[in-house]
Amino acid sequence: MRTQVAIIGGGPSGLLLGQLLHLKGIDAIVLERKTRDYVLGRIRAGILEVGFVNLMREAGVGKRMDAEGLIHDGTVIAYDNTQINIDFTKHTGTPVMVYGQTELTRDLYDARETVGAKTVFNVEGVEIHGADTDAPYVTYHTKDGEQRIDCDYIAGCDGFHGVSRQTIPDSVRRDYEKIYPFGWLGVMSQTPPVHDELIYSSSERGFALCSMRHANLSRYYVQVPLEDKVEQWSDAAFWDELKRRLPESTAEQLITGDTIEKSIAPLRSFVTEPIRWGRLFLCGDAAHIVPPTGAKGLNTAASDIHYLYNGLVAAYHDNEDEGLAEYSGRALSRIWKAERFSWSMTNMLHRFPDQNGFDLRMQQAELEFLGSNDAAQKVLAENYVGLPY
Ligand code: RFL
Ligand code: PHB
Repeated sequence: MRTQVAIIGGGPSGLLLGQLLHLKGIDAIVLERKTRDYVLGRIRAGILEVGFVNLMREAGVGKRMDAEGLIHDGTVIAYDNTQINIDFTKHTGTPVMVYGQTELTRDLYDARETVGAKTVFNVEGVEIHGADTDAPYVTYHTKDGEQRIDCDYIAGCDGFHGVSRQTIPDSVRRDYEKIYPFGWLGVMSQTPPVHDELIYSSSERGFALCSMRHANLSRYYVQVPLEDKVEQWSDAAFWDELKRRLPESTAEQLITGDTIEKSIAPLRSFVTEPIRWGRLFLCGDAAHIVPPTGAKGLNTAASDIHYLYNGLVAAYHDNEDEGLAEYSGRALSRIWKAERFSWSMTNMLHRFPDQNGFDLRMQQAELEFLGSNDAAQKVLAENYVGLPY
C-alpha cells in the first residue's frame, strides 16, 4: 500500500490531522491499535481553546460542536471560603468551549467515514522504518498478516505509550519529566453541574475540580494519593470528599447521584525533544504530557497539528519545506509555555505530601495576590484561553 502521510494513532490528534489533510487533497491512512468504540469510550478532556475550535471548523467538523458546545466566559478559583472570578472575555476577548473529547472524536470518525478515508483498526506491532531516509515506511500486523505502507511522511499521533517516540534514537532524543505525588480521581454523573462555570478549588484536604459536559452531565475530580485504587472509592465517599473540598456555599448546592464513570489518572509533566526526526513528526501526547490542571493536553495536541498541517500543505502545494523544517522548534516553543502554565496551576492548587508551613504560606500568598490583582488574573486568563499559534 502507498499513501502520502501515514498517521499512527486514531485519537484526536491523528483524526484531526487526517481530516484537515483530506480537505487539501493530501492522502493519509490512520492506523489505530484499538477499536473505534474503545477510543470513543475514553472519557478525557472537556475544555477547548479557541484555536482548537477554529481547527475543528476548518476541518469541516464544527457543526455539532457549535450547536452543542457550551461557551464559558470565565472560571472560578476557590480557596478557603473565597472565590476568585477569572473573567476570560474581559481580559482576553476570548472565551473557551466545553465540548467533550469523546464527542469531538466521534465527529472526526464520522467525517472520516463520510469521505471514505481509510482507517485501519486493531493494528498490532506497528513499526516505523527509514524515518531518517527519503523512503520511509510502516509495517504492522492485522488478522490478514503483515502489512506495509510506503509513504512520504509519518505522523506519530499514538499517545504517550505509542511506538513513534521510541523510534527516535536515544542519541538524538532527550526527555524531560516531572512526576507528581498524586493523581486525580474523576467521576461522571448524570446530574446538573453545581455551577455554570468550572470551579478549581484548593483546600486543606487537597484539590477538587467541578466541571461539566452539558446541562445534565457533570464531571468532578478530587486529588488522591498515588496509591489509591478506584475500588476503594464508593460514590458516597467521593461525594463526601468533594463537598469537604468546596466552598460551603457551593457544597450546599451540589446535586449528587450515581456515577456513570470513575477512574484515577496520575499527574505528569513530560516533554521530549526534538519532536521531528527526518520524516517522522510527533504530535500530541506522543510528544508531551501536561497535568490536567490547566486543561491543556488536548489543546497542545491541536497546536502541534496546526504547525504540522500547515507545514505539509506548504510542502505538497508550494514545494516549500520551511514549515516542516521548523516544526519541532515552533511547536515546542508553544508547548513549553503550556507546560509552565499547567505546572504552575498544579503547584498553586494541590496539597503536596512534603509541604511545610512555609510552602503553604507561599500558596496562600499566591492565591491572595491572584484574588486582588487584575494583572495576575489577566495572565491566568491569557494562558487558560490559549496562547496564540
Ligand atoms: P491519545 O488520545 O492518547 O490517542 C492516541 C491513539 O493512538 C493509539 N495508539 C496506537 N495506534 C497504533 N499503534 C500503536 N502502537 C499505538 N499506540 C497507541 C491509541 O489507542 C489512541 O487511540 O493522544 P492524542 O490524540 O495526542 O490526544 C491527546 C489527548 O487525548 C490528551 O492530551 C487529553 O485527553 C488530555 N486531557 C485534557 N486535555 C485538555 O486539553 N483539556 C482537558 O480538560 C483535559 N482533561 C485529559 C483530561 C486527560 C485525562 N486523562 C485520563 C489522561 C482529563 C483526563 C482525566
Ligand atoms: C474536564 O472537564 O474533564 C476537565 C476540565 C478542566 C480541566 C481538566 C479536566 O482542567
